[in-house]
Amino acid sequence: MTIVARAASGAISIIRLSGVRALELARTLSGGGELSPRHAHLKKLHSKSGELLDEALVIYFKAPASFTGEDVVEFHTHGGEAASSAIIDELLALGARAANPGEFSKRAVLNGKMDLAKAESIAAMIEARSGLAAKMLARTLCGELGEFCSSLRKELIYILAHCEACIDYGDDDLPSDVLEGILERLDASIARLESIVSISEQRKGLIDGFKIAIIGKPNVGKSSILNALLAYDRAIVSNKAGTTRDTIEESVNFDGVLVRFVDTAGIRTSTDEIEKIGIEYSKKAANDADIIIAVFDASKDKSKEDDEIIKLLASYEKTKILVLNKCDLNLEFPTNSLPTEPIKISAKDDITGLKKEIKKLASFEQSGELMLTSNRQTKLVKAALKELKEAVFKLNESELEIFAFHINAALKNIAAITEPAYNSDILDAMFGSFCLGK
Ligand SMILES: Nc1nc2c(ncn2[C@@H]2O[C@H](COP(=O)(O)OP(=O)(O)OP(=O)(O)O)[C@@H](O)[C@H]2O)c(=O)[nH]1
Ligand SMILES: [Mg+2]
Repeated sequence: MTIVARAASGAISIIRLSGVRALELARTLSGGGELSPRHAHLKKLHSKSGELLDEALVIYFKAPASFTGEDVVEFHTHGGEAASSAIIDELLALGARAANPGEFSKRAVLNGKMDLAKAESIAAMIEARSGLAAKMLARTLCGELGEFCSSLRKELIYILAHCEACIDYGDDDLPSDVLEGILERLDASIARLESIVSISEQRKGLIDGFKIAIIGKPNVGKSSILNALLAYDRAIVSNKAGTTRDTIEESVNFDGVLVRFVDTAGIRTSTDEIEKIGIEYSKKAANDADIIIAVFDASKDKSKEDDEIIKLLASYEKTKILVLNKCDLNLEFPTNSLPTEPIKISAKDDITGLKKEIKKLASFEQSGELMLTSNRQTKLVKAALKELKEAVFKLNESELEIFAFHINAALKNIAAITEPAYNSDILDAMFGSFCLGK
């Protein structure tokens, strides 16, 4: 079936047509002249009834040298949804079908034009909200993840082949260093996969934006810190404890990375109903955050409320930054009573130390390591890791057949990262989240 959708709309709209009838429909619409592949033809487009619809650049990509691997025609029309809608309507009347979201990419994957990981990067690229995220995705788009998966598969197949040989030889004839060699190679693969998973989880925020919650007891300067981080007065600041009642969220582009800061109501035992709700929101914000900034007041001795914050912090297994604020005043707070060394700042004068730490912890600097860009990929890598660890266990027990079974299972998981599972439900669910025309 030949499908059609608008792929872009602005000063110029791009309409994409893909399928066996693409060339025929395009020629009908553009008056029947020749359309040589990969040439831009300036054509007048007419409706069946002879009405002039638009003048457009028409480019024909002959199968299989096209985005989808099928015959594709692109119409670059004069902008505006209305104008391009008339052309799409005409193509529909001629027998094309409106494409579903992601259907072009799905066809590209099914026709072997790109692997699944690449298709996912395309979807994420559209959503990417920072320059650094786009750079990371471009690496997957260029096939880096696909290359890694295929080298890992080669490695696992090599290990399997050696294992089969060992099974055939039987225990007695085994060269003693063969199993050790396998183990060493397997350990290296496991270490690499673990590093990819941990870096991907740490840097997940690069794609969706990092969420950083600022928590602490009332009046320690949380809202002042938010304002200093945003470089404008977003939240109300006052010396009255309990000023912030509701969570305040604001996004900033922090050195090319999207960061969402959440200022929260000071946490304390309160009888005030509204404040109590606010405090619940504060705890929820901390729970939802990728990173927690816990603030303490340098100019005051440690209180019970600070102890509560320290206790609360210990219950979260996530990246935490301890901050001692108001360091422009006399130091009264016993810093050695905190679980880790705090960063000393003054929201009034200087928060450089905090900014530096945020950049460091969020791994803003590009590292050479690959990054997984979807939950689907992460799930598959984790499943493969589980199988590989199971395999090591079995190898140590010299259960070679079960070892081979786990290596095979790991291989299947790794393959599924880039190869479409021929299960249309999974594919539809995945590509359904794409936007039209992709
Ligand atoms: N000297 C000094 N005062 C500060 C600093 N940071 C904040 N303050 C003052 O501390 C008081 C409380 O600041 P806020 O930012 O409202 O504190 P908060 O933690 O948001 O308070 P709640 O919203 O009530 O939980 C205000 O009077 C600020 O001007 C600082 O670094 N130095
Ligand atoms: Mg506040």
